[in-house]
Amino acid sequence: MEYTLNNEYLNGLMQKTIAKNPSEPEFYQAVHEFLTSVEAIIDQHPEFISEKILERIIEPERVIMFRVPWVDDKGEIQVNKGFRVQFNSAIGPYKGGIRLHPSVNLGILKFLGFEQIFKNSLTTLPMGGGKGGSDFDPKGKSDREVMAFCQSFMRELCKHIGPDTDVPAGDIGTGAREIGYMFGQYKKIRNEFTGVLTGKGLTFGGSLARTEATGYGLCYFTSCMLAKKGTSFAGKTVVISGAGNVAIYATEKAQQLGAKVVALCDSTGYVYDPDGIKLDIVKDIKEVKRQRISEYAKQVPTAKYEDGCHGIWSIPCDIALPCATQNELDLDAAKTLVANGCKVVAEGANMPSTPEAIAYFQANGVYFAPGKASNAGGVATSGLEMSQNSERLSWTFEEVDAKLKSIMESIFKAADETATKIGHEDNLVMGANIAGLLKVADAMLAQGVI
Ligand code: NDP
Ligand code: 2IT
Repeated sequence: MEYTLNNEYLNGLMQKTIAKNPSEPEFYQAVHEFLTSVEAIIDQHPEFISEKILERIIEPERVIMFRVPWVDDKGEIQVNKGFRVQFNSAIGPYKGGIRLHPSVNLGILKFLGFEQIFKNSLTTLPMGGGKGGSDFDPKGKSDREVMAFCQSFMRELCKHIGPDTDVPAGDIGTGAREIGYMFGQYKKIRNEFTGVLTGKGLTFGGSLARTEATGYGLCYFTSCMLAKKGTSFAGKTVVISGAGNVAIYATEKAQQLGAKVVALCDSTGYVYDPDGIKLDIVKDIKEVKRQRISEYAKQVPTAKYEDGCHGIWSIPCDIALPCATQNELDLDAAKTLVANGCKVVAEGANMPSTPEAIAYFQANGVYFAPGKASNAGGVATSGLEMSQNSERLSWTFEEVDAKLKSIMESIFKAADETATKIGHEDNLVMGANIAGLLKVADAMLAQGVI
């Protein structure tokens, strides 16, 4: 991929970013998409250039990298890498998830932390951008091993986070179990019971509806897109990739809104159930037993299992919701989806569509939403968890869900109206990037050169 831009200043900035941050292709991809959007407004904002707003926004405020040693069940010492990228605190404490996956490296966490700045800005809540993680793989580990890892990870991380400094949460490989172990260790070391992590268990400060929030929020956002085109989820066929937290609750809400979800996948393969996915079976396989999605086809006679996750995009659908991982939906997949009549794609994962796939969607009449807008419901509800922790109250499921829905509608409105204002109607990539940026840039300008 060539990361060039037409604007000379922005192109220079892009090339400098590549030269100064070697071997971080996912970070270049996220920065390039962002700068391409900024091209539309840069002439109206000379202060962004004179005050070096873009140079500053591309450079993380702080990157923490550390050793995570732990002892496995055989008594052997294991060593993992730990990271926290504290990207931008202009509008609030750093906020973003912790990814535990063997593929994790600094470049991936920088792309995630960078996108989180604009996503968090869009939520309307006061949260800066950050992301962390480790190359630890929770798959196949016992609960005791996961606990040993999480405690060691937090032994170092606890020096750098706090309820008013940096508030981590879940992401790939980090769910309620991991957050519980990390919270326990933070509390033990700091002797403080505070809302330092979100996605906590309901008995110790977690918010109702946080588990459901990213998937539900994705469907609330997609409903706004569908409404703009005079339609809704009712009667639509939906393909959702992934079978984790985001995919499961996107399936639940899409089904509640009257759609038929016909496929899910994990990293080994996908299941196609033309009768509609039976979600209670998926939850038992994935949330309770932590098994592979192939189990589904063994239990449900109408379902077929195929090895490999890419094939999921060959299933005909009206709406596709990629909810697994970055760059899972490439140009070939985009062509197949369009040929099969898919009209709406909204990202539940972070950056799941390649730039070529997005360009193809936009050129072929597919209404496309980028993750930083459409998956912001998770972090928005984390923000609501922080508010509840601060006031030492807990809100009902209905209250949190209603706030989540209203936030997703605000995000859609901001991205949609911004796109129209800059003369790119329905380009939600540009709308989200620019609406997210303007608020952060305003705060940075007000706070001076820091
Ligand atoms: P989970 O760990 O719960 O689930 C991840 C799912 O994606 C699993 O089915 C997993 O399959 C699959 N997956 C992960 N990595 C790969 C890969 N390299 N190739 C193919 N499939 C893969 O994570 P979440 O559901 O929480 O996260 C999914 C996406 O949503 C991520 O991009 C995350 O950043 C994003 N997101 C999450 C939010 C949250 O609140 N949790 C909020 C906003 C965005 P397998 O089990 O085989 O690994
Ligand atoms: O990518 C994301 O927005 C998340 N993983 C959720 C972050 C959060 O702080 O809830």
